Amino acid sequence: MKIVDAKVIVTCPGRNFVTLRIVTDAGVHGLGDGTLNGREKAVVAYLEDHVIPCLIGRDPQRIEDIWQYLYKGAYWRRGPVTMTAIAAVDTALWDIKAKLAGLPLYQLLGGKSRDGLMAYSHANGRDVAETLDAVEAHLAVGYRAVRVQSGVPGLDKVYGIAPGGKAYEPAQKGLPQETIWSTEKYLDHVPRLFEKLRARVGFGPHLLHDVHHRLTPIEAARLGKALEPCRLFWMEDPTPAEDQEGFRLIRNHTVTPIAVGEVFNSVWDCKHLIENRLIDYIRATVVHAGGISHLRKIAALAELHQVRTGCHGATDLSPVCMGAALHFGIAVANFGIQEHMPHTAETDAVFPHDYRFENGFLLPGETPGHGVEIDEALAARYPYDPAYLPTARLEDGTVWSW
Ligand code: EZ4
Ligand code: CO
Repeated sequence: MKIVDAKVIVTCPGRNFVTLRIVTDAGVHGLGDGTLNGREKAVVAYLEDHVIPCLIGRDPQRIEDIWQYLYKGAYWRRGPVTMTAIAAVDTALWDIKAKLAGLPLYQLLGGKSRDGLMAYSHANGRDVAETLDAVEAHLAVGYRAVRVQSGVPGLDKVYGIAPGGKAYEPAQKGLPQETIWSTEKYLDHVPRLFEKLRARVGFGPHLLHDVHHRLTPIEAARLGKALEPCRLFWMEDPTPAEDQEGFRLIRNHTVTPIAVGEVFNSVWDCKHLIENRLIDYIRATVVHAGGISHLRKIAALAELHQVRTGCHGATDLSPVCMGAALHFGIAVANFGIQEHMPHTAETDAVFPHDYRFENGFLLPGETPGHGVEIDEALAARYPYDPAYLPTARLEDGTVWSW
């Protein structure tokens, strides 16, 4: 069997997505997500100029061999662009293998380890009152776990909050926006928010929070300690993870569980944190961490250390990634939770899929493959529209982590 064609499809049904379609001479094709938010065109060029010419003529059934060839054969290893491109190929090849077998992908990964994937949604509000209402609305539609972000008094634009109560979307059209950050204002606000939240909703629902890389280790330790009475499911990205030993300091001070890794792209990013038991959940997902093949290795290392998965699932991960992540998550032994930020109706129409949300759980479908397709004619009606994540500065003008 041979790969006879491969094509990159870029579409913007509300936000930009990059999709790789691999076609075989067996009449079967596969899809992989290659979206890297704000750096989409770098992955497109990597795939079109450097990867696709090497794929034509190869046997699509040799998934691991092609993965190793693309990783080791480039000489320049790792990095978000490379690993996203490899992930697109790998996901498409798993889709093809499952279609050839006539099985939903999870069957090839060992079958179901659970009945469904507990999902967490995003509840946001410009102030405490609006945030409390948003959390209740999410619980009312069945979520058992909710990530809570709120506007901070004195700060104009805050991560996770949409202006005017609209659905939150991290990337904005045009060049990157600048936002102002104050650690002091944030640290004053968040513990009070969660106290009020627990008083309103009790301790039944799981509550999560994303610090989004803003704190130093000692500040994160203080936040984790302050939040202990509110028993969070996790505190995400408390400090930039390049400083991996910084997590030991946080760990020494608090039992608030820690989730890290949505920006990680290989097992080497995860190794120290996992082996030293500095985190509880690993957030790497299919599209940015080398596809199904590599994510399985990350999860296997995590399993040895009782670290569970918490795959990234924001809107910049296309339905193709979500479909693949759900097949992975239902099969893997150490699944923890799955992020769920529903796509727009336009995106769902461009990417017909058979996964679904029911009673707080996400469920992959039974269609052979990962169960997500692309309507190319519809996709062509939404051309690429540059959009970027914002940037952050402290109140004195110093560049900070967004
Ligand atoms: O900012 O996906 O936990 N979710 C997040 C996301 C990220 C975006 C970056 O592209 O942190 O909202
Ligand atoms: Co995050």
